[in-house]
Amino acid sequence: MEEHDGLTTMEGRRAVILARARAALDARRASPAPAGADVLPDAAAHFDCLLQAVAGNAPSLFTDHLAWTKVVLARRGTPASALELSLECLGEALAAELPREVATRPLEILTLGRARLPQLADDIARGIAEQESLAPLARAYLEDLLAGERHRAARRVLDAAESGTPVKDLYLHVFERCLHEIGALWQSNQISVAQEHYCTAATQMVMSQLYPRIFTGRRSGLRFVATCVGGDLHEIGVRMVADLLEMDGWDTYYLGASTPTESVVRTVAERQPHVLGISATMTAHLGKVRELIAAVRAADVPLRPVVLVGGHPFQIAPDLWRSVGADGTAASAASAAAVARELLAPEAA
Ligand code: B12
Repeated sequence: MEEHDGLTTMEGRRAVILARARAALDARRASPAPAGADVLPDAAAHFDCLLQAVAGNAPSLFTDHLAWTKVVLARRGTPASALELSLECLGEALAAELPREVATRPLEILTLGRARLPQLADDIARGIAEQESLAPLARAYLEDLLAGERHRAARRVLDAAESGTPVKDLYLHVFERCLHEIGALWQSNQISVAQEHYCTAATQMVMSQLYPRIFTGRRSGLRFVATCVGGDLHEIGVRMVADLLEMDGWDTYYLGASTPTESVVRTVAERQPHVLGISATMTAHLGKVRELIAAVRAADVPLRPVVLVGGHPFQIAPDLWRSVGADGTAASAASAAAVARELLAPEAA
């Protein structure tokens, strides 16, 4: 059977596989699921990441999901044995509901992940180390935000910009670093969703205040459209990419979070970007990345854009960009402009 057909079958059987896995789990669980467990990663999350690990031939995507899940559960009092049981039930449901030749690869990746489970940590490292660039400013900024002092946090960053700290460094070493730290604090159950929302909104506000320093300088004539795929709400990473390209002289058109495929295709036809930047933070959204790239490639547009992808899954599986049909990736906004220019004119870069 063709690999593509296998994936379609796996995706099409999602509902029955999950129903079977959940029923098996309910029957075997020693005690009922605790209150609030319905927001924690479950069979659906495991299935969606497994599907993408199969589609991208990237088992590391599934192991990464398990590493993250183990911490989330452990820090909320759920033992690793519950995760192990949930994976066992999912494996049985996959074996029962899929034709054998389709089940083989997901079961291999699932087995690999289960074997790694005991070695995966219960917690993640936190804290901004002294030797990191701009560590004192990043720590103070984070402390201000966690204390609910967004004006003080903003003042610190604007003062630093005033004293000559480049916007690029503020983006990468203060905002990005602090947002990753905020994610780690949420993951390990040390801050609430509300605190995370506050810190994120405040950071977007401070970024906007830096815009007079971004929209200046000579233009290169190069155009860049930046978007998150449908369903993905993490918009700051690709906004940073767009802003740093803007500072590099590009004319950027930033669409923000969760943009539907057909809307991005229309934008590409209208704005004729040299490069289209697509962001996905959640592994489960990689199917949308494939769908969007295929739609852009198939569209009748006057200028075919180079497609650059980025976000967490592309860092975990460095070759994944090929399998989604992109032209390249950059691990960070720091390198995105150079990679984009190189893809446009390899000899000139
Ligand atoms: C803020 C935030 C949110 C906000 C986003 C709001 C917004 N307006 O953007 C909200 C509350 C909506 C949110 C929701 C969720 N989130 Co969230 N979120 C975060 C957080 C704390 C910060 C994200 C961010 O802005 N990072 C800063 C940017 C600058 O970094 P970056 O995204 O890595 O981007 C850089 C590179 O990846 C790269 N890059 C990114 N895109 C692109 C594109 C191109 C073309 C290129 C070249 C490069 C590139 O360049 C960027 C700049 O250098 C992260 C923590 C983290 N580690 O990032 C969690 C995090 C991403 N979220 C997480 C989760 C689990 C969720 C939810 C599932 C929670 C839930 N139960 O509802 C939902 C899913 C929502 C969805 N459907 O997308 C997890 C993901 C875990 C995982 N590995 O699967 C994280 C890692 C938190 C954690 N540690 O547990 N989240």
